[in-house]
Amino acid sequence: MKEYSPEAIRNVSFIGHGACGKTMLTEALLFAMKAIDRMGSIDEGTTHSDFTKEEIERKSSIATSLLTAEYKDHKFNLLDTPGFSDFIGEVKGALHVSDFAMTVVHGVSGLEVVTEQVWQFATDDAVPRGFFVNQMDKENANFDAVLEQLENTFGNTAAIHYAVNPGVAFNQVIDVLGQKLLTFEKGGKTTKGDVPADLQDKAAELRETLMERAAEADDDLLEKYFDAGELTQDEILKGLKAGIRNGTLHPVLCGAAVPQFGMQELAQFLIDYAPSPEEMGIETGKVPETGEDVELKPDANAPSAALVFKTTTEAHIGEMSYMRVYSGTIRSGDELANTSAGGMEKINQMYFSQGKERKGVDHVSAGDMGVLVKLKNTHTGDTLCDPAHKVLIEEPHFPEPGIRAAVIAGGGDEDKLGEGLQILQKADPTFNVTFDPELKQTILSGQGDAQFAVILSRLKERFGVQAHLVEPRIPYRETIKTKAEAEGKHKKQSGGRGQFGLAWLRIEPMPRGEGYEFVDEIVGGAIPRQFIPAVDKGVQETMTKGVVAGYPVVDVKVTVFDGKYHTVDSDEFSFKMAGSIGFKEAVKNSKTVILEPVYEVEIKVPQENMGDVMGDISSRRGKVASMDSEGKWQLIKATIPLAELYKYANTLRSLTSGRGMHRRKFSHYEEVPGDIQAKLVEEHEKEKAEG
Ligand SMILES: Nc1nc2c(ncn2[C@@H]2O[C@H](COP(=O)(O)OP(=O)(O)OP(=O)(O)O)[C@@H](O)[C@H]2O)c(=O)[nH]1
Ligand SMILES: [Mg+2]
Repeated sequence: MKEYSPEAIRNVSFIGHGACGKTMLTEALLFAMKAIDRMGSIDEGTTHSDFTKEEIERKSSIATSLLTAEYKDHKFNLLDTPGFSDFIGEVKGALHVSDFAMTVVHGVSGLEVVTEQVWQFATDDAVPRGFFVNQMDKENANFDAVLEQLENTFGNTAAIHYAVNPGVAFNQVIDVLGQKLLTFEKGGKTTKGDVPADLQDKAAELRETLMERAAEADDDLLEKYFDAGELTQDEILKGLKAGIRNGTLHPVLCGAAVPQFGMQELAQFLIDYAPSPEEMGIETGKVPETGEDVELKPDANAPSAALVFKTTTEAHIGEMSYMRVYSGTIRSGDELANTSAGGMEKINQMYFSQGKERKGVDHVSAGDMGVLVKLKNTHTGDTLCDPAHKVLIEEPHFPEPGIRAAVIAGGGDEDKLGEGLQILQKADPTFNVTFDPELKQTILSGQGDAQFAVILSRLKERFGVQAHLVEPRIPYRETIKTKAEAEGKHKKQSGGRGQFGLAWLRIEPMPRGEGYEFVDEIVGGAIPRQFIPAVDKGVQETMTKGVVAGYPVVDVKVTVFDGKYHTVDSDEFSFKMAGSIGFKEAVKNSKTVILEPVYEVEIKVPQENMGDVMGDISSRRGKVASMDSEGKWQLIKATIPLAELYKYANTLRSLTSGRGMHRRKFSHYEEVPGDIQAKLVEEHEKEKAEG
């Protein structure tokens, strides 16, 4: 293995809408760079990137793959990301460690929902970015239309290549900078010729745009351009590079991954224009204790620091931690500090990754990426570093889970289910698993149905657990609306010593969220002091079990104000029973209501979908609190009962062609409507009857 200095490394993510061809493009690029000797295909499930069972079945990427190539004295780390919304968290992790984001656009469909979303992620993360318009060989491919769309939506585009004959006969592009016609042949060969007469105006016009945009990237160049009306080839190159590095200029390339047209050119573009770790410069980390800034230089001899941006778990291997080294050199045998989780990690085997395949290495140096295995306690987002120079590198921010479901293990294999989910969760920070002791259900929260389907498939495949999903139970509450009193009497006479306790209780509603209060108003020893806590205990135990529908009773003040006892028969147990019976009776004498959790929901949708989304909110018993427009988006804040939010993310996506997003958090408890209360009480009666 050659040594690559940070100037010679390119860390590039491929991002974009599902099925635009990211996986095929990385495959074709690897093949063009001779990093693989056989070009795989999606249909046959043989690409280096989509190698898991689920990816092969779905013919679509689920996770980011790290692919590696060495080409023309450069080292490439290519990150092929998924384009399906449920797996978009993977894009965030990949962008976080990339120095360039190649946004792949479908040559027929053009801009799609996820294209805009991931572009925004790259912009937010300040990752230099450009476009590759793929599938130029498809019928109805239209480069002009896509280019115009990109310019209108994102601005500052500059065509590097121009597709001459998009469509099934596609084989030619104009190299705008060189003003040459490139003809692609099967087998990856490109021949260079002159631009035909009828395209010379077009070619010149595109070069003019390129020059203008290059000039705008640099003040000196702009001055020169104004004065002379012209830049030299070298100046254009310099301007292009600067504009791309600053994220102000968006180069547009094109080609076709499957017939492998434009791959050498894409590789050369990445060498010439994609910023290297050296050009991206210093990454700022923080001293863990003080929060002071630390400069991480992309220098192989500096103290080492790396970020784990992705974790997978594989049978026979265990956990694999994908890292980018920001500074220094990480060697096998090193003892590194994990400044995020605490503790030390011993580095054993290390690898370069080719999707499923790996190549052992003994070190990974600044700017490069690699895979560590069998770390003890290191997870996605953690920093590993020289223990003498502790630093924390900012971790990627993953999307919050938007949908929930309860997982039920077939055959009652709850232990295996829990273990499997825990392992899968380590590899995917975009879903959570919790056991809810109140609902007695394992709750999965994540990004969408497709993600859940993959989780279920892996549970079966790897852990032998057949599991299915159901709607989670709702943590309803019971409470009272009126003051009431009742006598609670426990009396038992069976042979020897009897049992006797009697307590009079008064219950009163308390404000929402106040919980429970117990007041002792016993005077003159109607109940002996030592038994009063037993009354309280009896009340509380009954409260947790519920009275009318089996849900915990809340927001009640309970006063014990009178009672009776027997010198021989009374004991703690009898008064506990008296408290319990008295409480149940008092609740029956009061007006009871069932409360449901209501969530505060923030919804972001395109303006044009407002009507549908608002209608849907009201059909879910939601109340809109505010609406604000933000460009072409509407932000709606509403409160919606949890019982109406099951699979809301899916509904929102289908109402908005995938654009809508929402966030939720618990707000408060509110009375359920009468019909729902009646239904819940009836269900409870039925359950009780069935035992
Ligand atoms: N004709 C033609 N087909 C292509 C081209 N690129 C990709 N395809 C096909 O388009 C389909 C989707 O390609 P993928 O590479 O899986 O697309 P992707 O962007 O990785 O999709 P996700 O992983 O789902 O986000 C596959 O059937 C590919 O064979 C191309 O340039 N020309
Ligand atoms: Mg893919």
